[in-house]
Amino acid sequence: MSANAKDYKSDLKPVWCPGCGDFGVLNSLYRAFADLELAPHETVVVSGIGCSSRLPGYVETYGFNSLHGRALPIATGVKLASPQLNVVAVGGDGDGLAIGGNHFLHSARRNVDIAYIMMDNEIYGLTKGQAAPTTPLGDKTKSTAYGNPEAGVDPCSLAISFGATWVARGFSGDVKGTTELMKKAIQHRGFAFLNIISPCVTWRGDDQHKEIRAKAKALPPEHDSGNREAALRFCNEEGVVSTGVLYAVEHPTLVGEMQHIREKAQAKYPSSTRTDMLRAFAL
Ligand SMILES: Cc1ncc(C[n+]2csc(CCOP(=O)(O)OP(=O)(O)O)c2C)c(N)n1
Ligand code: SF4
Ligand SMILES: [Mg+2]
Repeated sequence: MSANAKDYKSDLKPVWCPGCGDFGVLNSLYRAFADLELAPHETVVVSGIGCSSRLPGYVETYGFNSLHGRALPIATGVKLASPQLNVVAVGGDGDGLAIGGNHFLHSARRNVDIAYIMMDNEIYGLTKGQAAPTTPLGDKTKSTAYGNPEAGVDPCSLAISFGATWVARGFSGDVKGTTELMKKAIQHRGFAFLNIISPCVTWRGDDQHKEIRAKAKALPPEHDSGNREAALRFCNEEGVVSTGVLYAVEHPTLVGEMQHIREKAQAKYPSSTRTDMLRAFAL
């Protein structure tokens, strides 16, 4: 099968504000799917709620625009029920780090075989500009008129600490670079987390784009992505937004482990009914 980026475009026209970083993320996703020649009927894009979470509607694959903060448990269910599918979870920084933070932790530590793309604009875009967990300390927003009293978190450091086996950072203004990162994330066996800085021109201003472009810097080629300490250092550099694969290791995945359990249970109860299988899991 030979695929073209436009094959993955749905009939829905994005309603994002002109200049929103999420356009770049969507274009990268079309290209990544095309380059990997993913069959649309074997691909599912799952999101929560937010501007960024509208994305599945714009992609001609299966999609699920679910509940705020719930992209990851739903994506996990889809993958466990149908391991042959390519499952990509997407959403915002608020969706994944505030209301959905708990699911981020457990999806990473379980090493679920999915790619999770976070469109990080350091704000709640859809609900009109409140501070999010990634909003930097001191920044003025609609909910922090005197400056944000809370320190922002770095999603990549969290992902590594939670046990994600593949972690990268991209910038929506670099469609080519982000496409390559998406392809690697989808091909990784286990939980792959890709944080894409994706400016919100409406609530963070035009300057956010310029600022990130000025700070974005590709990781040095000699960076050893198997080195956890080095990865964490690059996550937290002052004044620099390092892009590229920060961390990549191989560990047993949830789908693989569940398959072993299923095989053991089937060996124990060869002519198993559903009840037998449930008993086998409990023994
Ligand atoms: C349970 C629940 N709580 C709150 C909301 C309101 N809400 C919708 S989107 C959103 C935040 C969106 O921010 P983010 O996930 O960063 O996405 P963005 O719009 O910035 O892309 C909130 C608080 C909701 N829809 N459901
Ligand atoms: S409000 Fe911000 S995040 Fe939402 S579509 Fe507009 S620019 Fe994008
Ligand atoms: Mg956001």
